[in-house]
Amino acid sequence: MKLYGALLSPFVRKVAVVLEEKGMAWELAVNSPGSPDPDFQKASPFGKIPALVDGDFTLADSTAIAVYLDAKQPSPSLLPAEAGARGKAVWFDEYADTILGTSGLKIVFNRLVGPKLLKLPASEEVALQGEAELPRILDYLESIAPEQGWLDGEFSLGDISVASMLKTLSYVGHGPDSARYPRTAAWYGRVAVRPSWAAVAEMEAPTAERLGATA
Ligand SMILES: N[C@@H](CCC(=O)N[C@@H](CS)C(=O)NCC(=O)O)C(=O)O
Repeated sequence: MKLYGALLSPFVRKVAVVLEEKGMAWELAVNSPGSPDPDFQKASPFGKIPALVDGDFTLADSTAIAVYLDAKQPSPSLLPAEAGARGKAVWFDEYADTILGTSGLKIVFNRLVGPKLLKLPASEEVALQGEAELPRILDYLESIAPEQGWLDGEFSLGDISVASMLKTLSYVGHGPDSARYPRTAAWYGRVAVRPSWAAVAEMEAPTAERLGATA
């Protein structure tokens, strides 16, 4: 299986960790958004990363890919069977991608990806706006982070998605702060010691170092 993208992206890392959790064979095709590579364009009609190629099958969008992989290889399941737990897993995935991500990526794009990686103009005003939005969003996570175990009972896609977004935010100084958000930081620590997470972190480390980004 080929995963197009770059592991600094929270969405690409999410899929990489899912693949590792499931023990599936995969390779990373390092690729930026909008790449002219025709195979990538076919897999990602709007040029976003990640995209997956599995034989003749192609799919874009991290959540769509995670759902596909969970159906293709049901064990270990990352989408719980019980109705409430499954709903919560999707909620946390959505929270990560469109609530935490919408605000947090304003900082990431304007202080890291834009200026350092893509050499694009950046807006400090937008980064500051993202920073102003984060406390309310992170306060929510702290209010529901469990003292033990996982966000929705069993380890799920929700844990992977939220932790992945936090890891990308840690590159711009907004990772889990154990002084202000102790429950979040402890939960994140439990995700980070999983072999799947550690394997992907090791693959990602050289790029992060090259950019001077530390998690
Ligand atoms: N909902 C998509 C979001 C993917 C996404 O926005 N990826 C970013 C990189 S982190 C991207 O490709 N941005 C380029 C663009 O929006 O054109 C997913 O979950 O995969």
